Amino acid sequence: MHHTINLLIIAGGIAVVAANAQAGIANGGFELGFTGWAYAGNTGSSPTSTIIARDPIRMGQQAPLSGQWGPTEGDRFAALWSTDSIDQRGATLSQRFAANPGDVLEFMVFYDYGDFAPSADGAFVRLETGTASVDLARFNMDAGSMLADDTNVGWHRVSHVLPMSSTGFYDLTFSISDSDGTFESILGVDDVRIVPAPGTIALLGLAGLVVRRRR
Ligand SMILES: [Ca+2]
Ligand SMILES: [Ca+2]
Ligand SMILES: [Ca+2]
Repeated sequence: MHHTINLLIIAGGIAVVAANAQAGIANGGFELGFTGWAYAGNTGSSPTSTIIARDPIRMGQQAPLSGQWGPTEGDRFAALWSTDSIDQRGATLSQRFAANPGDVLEFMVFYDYGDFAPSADGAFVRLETGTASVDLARFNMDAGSMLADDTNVGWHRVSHVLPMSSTGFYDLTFSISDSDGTFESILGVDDVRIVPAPGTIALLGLAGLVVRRRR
């Protein structure tokens, strides 16, 4: 009798996984440009395979160039510019996706601060769940995230275990804004993905064991 009850519960777990089988991030590597994403502002010149790092030109001196940025996955990545030398002061990139609580959101990000104090161009990565909002990365947004002039924070992976969402969906937003409308900074993004929770994989394996035991 106990075995029957266990199997029913596990079967329910499988149904949840199956319902979300086609969920997750669409075009998270930006190989299809911005297909699947909502975007605004200075994203017109991106994604591109390489972008020259931005460093400020100061009175009487020029900071050394820091080379180029390239993708971490595939041939393209998303680049959000704070001005791109045109008359807009920021850019946003966002996507709503479905996933299971406990799944892990992962992405690669860099921040190329191309200005200097007190013009602190700011950027952040934000996850919203209907009732709550958490920033997964912050650059020049407050005292705790303030960068030195011209700083380049290189590509690094961010991982975040998804909490419950009151809407059943998650809203992920990448955003950059310019402090004074000149000397652009760049927020780079690549390889955005959802990794199924380890518990989900274990559950599938357990279900297989139970089926075998019943035979
Ligand atoms: Ca890519
Ligand atoms: Ca820089
Ligand atoms: Ca600026």
